[in-house]
Amino acid sequence: MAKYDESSIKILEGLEAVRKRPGMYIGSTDKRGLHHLIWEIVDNSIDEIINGYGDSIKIVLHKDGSITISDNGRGVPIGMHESGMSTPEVIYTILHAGGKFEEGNYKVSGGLHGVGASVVNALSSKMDVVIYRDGLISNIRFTSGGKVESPLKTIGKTNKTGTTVTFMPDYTIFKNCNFSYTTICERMQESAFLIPNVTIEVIDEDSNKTNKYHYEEGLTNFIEFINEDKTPLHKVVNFSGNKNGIEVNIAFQYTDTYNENIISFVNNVKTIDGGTHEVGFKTGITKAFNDYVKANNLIKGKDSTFDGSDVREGLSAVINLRIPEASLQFEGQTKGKLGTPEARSITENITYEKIKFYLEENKEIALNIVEKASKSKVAREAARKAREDARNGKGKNKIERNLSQKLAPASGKNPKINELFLVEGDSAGGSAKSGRDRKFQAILPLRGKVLNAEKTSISDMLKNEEINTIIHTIGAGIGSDFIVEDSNYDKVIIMTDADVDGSHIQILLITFFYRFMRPLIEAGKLYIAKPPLYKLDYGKKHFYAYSDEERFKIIAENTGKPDISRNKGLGEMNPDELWDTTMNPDTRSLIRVNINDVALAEKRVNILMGDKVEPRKEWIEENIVFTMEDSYRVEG
Ligand code: 1YM
Repeated sequence: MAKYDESSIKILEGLEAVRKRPGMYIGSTDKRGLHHLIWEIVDNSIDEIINGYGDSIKIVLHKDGSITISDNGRGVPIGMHESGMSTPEVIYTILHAGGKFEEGNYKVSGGLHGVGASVVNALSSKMDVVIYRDGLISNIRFTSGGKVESPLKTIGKTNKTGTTVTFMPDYTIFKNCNFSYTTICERMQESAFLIPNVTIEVIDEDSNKTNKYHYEEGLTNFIEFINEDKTPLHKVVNFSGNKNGIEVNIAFQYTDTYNENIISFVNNVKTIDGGTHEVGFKTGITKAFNDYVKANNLIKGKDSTFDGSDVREGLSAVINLRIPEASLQFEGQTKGKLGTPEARSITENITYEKIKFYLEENKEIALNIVEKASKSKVAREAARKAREDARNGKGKNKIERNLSQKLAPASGKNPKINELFLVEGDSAGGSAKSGRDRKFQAILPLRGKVLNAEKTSISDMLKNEEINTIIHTIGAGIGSDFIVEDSNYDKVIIMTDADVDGSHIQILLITFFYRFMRPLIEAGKLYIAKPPLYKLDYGKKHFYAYSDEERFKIIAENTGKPDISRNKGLGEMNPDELWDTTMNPDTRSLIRVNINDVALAEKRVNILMGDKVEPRKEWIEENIVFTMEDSYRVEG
């Protein structure tokens, strides 16, 4: 008995450690961390299903902020554990108590995942587990971060099997967060693509929304979804193969766009930073095309080989590997990169063989793609030449004459601190020029609408004056030649009015940077300026509010009745005001543009900027909240 007490103290200490430093276990205690709790529980269901037990998962968001996740697998084992506790008690209270996964089984354990259900329990104010197994319904309940409220007991009989977990996140830890139906749906849809024939249902009891995902053709359906708003050049190609217990499944399709979109997974966990499997795929596909071109004598001249980037223009691909736990290796700070060395050669060989065969069998499609790659090669070489010319001073005069008319450069030349403001229109440009700190802030006013990069090829983009000016001002190239280290600026800041037109220009510029200077975004150097929405005057004292919430707060904190003016356009602000509110690094607030999720960012940019009107309308209605001030906020 004494021993049991001792170990139960240890358990509580373990769970207490999680509550003290949640970030160490789930990354953060913001929205992302909150959702991590769901993925942790759902991953147990997914493991069960990919190992062959069960075929459905259901997630219910309750009105009170709790959530229920259930599956129809075998049910968590209910026997006694050697420690004297029931197996469910062990699973939900002991850190890292994974299953006894048999050798050869695949386990979802990439990246930050796999910290275990006990971590979810530690960070929940309530947890309720119902198990359907061995003809019995069993229940165990926890409270206050993992204390047993009611030990495992039989509560009924059943002929079904499965596990149902309900938990209430501890909202004293996850402050000001709530579950996002959209985020959960997006993630579950992705899982449904990766596990053909599984059914995943998501229900939001508050809004009465529900979604059900079920795909019979896995990655083929995934690519169809990704390319839904684009024009494909052929039917989706889906191939697989395996070696040494590593299973490779890949689907791809070319479209008439100019960008590449490759997403990869290992054991159903996304590898955000790629890794050996992606490298293998890229090498394999490049080799297959180059060999095909050579064998059929399609390109003449001495440099007749394609670069990888030529072959990937317009390519969407999804790569999914299943690797036995013993060979799994992840790298990088976020563990989002596959390190397993043999995954590279295995993926490369399978890709090469399958694509080579496909090209030989589908001559017309092959020639189409080769032609597209050739155009990319020509454009790439032209862009490189233009870049070299710019470096060597050729054509520099014209561009510089142009630039000198527009750009107000910073007087200092330090690229580590300099900032470039892209400003909508000449009048705002004027205020910004007078208001700035010229030592390190440069102003580039843009006239008229920016070209839509989603609908324009790189060579046409290069012909546009506005775009050219941006490229030359930043000075780090474009497309595959873009070198972020060469940027003349540490921050590129988009500064537009807080209205619909301003939002449109923002989206066009973000699209441009996303397509042609993505490393700038990845390096965290692209920002959106946040001009204030209101000015509140209390006699001599005045305040600026950047949101309605802030406006109310200021009113609550001050006495008297303020004179409130709704903000004018940037051009109507006086230079001092613009400096104080929007440009001064000590007082301004900037929004950093980040790519959380490349696949979704792709799809969003596509929906927002592509040809088809209907999906755009739908998406805007569902996801962009036009607030009172007409500024927009992208959810999720
Ligand atoms: C809603 C969450 O956790 N399902 C689930 C979990 C397990 C099993 C089945 C399972 C696994 C195994 C054998 C095994 C887990 N079992 C364990 C442990 N859904 C959910 N469904 N029998 C049942 O892996 O061998 C951990 S998770 F540790 F008991 F094996």
